[in-house]
Amino acid sequence: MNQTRITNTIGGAFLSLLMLGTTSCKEDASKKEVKKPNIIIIMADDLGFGDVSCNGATEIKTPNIDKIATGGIRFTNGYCASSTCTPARYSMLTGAYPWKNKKAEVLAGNAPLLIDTTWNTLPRMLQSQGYKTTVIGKWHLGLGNGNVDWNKEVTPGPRAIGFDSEYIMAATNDRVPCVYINNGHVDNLDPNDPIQVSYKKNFEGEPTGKNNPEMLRMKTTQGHNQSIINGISRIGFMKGGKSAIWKDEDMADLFLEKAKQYVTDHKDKPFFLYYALHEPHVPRLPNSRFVGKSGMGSRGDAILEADWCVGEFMKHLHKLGLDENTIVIFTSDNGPVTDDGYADQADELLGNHKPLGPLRGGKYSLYDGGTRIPFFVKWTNHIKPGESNAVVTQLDFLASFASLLNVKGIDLKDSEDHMDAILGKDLKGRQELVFEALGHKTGLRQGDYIYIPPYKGGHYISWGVMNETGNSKEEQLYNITDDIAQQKNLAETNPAVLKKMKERYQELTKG
Ligand code: NG6
Ligand code: CA
Repeated sequence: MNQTRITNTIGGAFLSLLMLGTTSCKEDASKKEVKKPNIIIIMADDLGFGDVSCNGATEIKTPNIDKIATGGIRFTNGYCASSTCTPARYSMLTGAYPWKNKKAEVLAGNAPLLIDTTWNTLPRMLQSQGYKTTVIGKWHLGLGNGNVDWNKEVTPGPRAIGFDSEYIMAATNDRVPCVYINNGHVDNLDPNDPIQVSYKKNFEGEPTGKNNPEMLRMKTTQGHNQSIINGISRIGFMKGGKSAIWKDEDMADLFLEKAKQYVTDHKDKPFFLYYALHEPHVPRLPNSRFVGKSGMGSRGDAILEADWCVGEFMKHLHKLGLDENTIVIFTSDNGPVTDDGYADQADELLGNHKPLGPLRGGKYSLYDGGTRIPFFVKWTNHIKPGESNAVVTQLDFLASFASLLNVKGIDLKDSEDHMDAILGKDLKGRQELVFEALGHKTGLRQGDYIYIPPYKGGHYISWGVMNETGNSKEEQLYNITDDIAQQKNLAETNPAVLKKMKERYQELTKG
């Protein structure tokens, strides 16, 4: 496989220039004379390794996402920290392993803010270096203190952990409240029609998917049978706030507009934009422009919509002349899933498409397809385009960007500096990664090997998702380089490696 190195002349000179200007996290940012690169993370929701054509998909074309990969580095061993959303995003923003925090699991829409507001997060570290920081799109890291009044300021939230601004959905597109939050306030809320949210009981007289299935335009297959919003029943109950309720089909266009506007407004400053796409998470309701276009039903159409958004966004960056001074990362929060609770024919219409590519598992799983995801990094004229097998993870963004900006003396938690790998200079990357799956189950990747300890529980996700959990009564050991599909358990035939991996796993996860 073709592997890359940073263009030494341009990239090296640029970096040394950067380092001249920065010494400590607390230093006054206004004194800097060097130009710091803008940083953009575009994160899809539940997009699998094999869902993009540059990673081998043949049944679906994602030319715009591919362009980030072909214009930069296509990582084949790119990881998120967990195979579900909240813990993965938590790790990306904090640099902390999610399994060390028992509260880091898929959150309800009214859950309190998960991230400690005193921590030196990725956005806070960048803020300290003079960056303007924002999050647009899916949040799902909790808001408020556990007792949010959605009619008042919703706080603490992103602005308490290092973002200057936010335009977000609170949790997921299948969870209430189905409204956007604009810097702590429900957008377009009519004070005469207050909004109420509960995850315990319904509000009197309000229809639910369970009691009023005749009102639904999409049936459910698992859960999702509570409040009906836009003809779709969701998780959780809400009432009121009619003028603020989102239209699923317009969500992608809205987030795109907000992201473009943010870049326009901040083009002359260093900025960090975390652009969190909602596709292809359920319910999959892409705009009518994309309906039927993939031939694969709404999951495929949602991927085409996400790809289009990426294309429009990248065109906008280009138009503003920001290509060379912007690092763009495209990735996903966890592996793929087809039927995740709505009867949207994601399985029936899949045809020959393989969301996992060659991997095993998927969303929720301990197998590699849970956490090994699309991971592409583009920095025009600073990164030489190519491919890399280095192990890179979202967990390492904090330490890596701190290193790029020469920020010292901050608590990096579990985050390691792998900027050289991200820039293509180091072809190995992280040596050890304790990955997580649903229920805080963990395993260890170390070099070519993956160790999964024995776990109780079923082969498939208990509520009907047809993804393998990775649970087994036996210990599992795979050589992931030789056996990417994790078909050959080496635990019995390779006791020496098993022992070493197990001991190291226990050491890393104890206490
Ligand atoms: C599950 C939901 C699933 C999805 C997931 C979170 C049911 C039956 N399933 O509980 O649809 O919302 O949570 O997805 O309710 S994530 O990408 O945000 O982690
Ligand atoms: Ca997700």
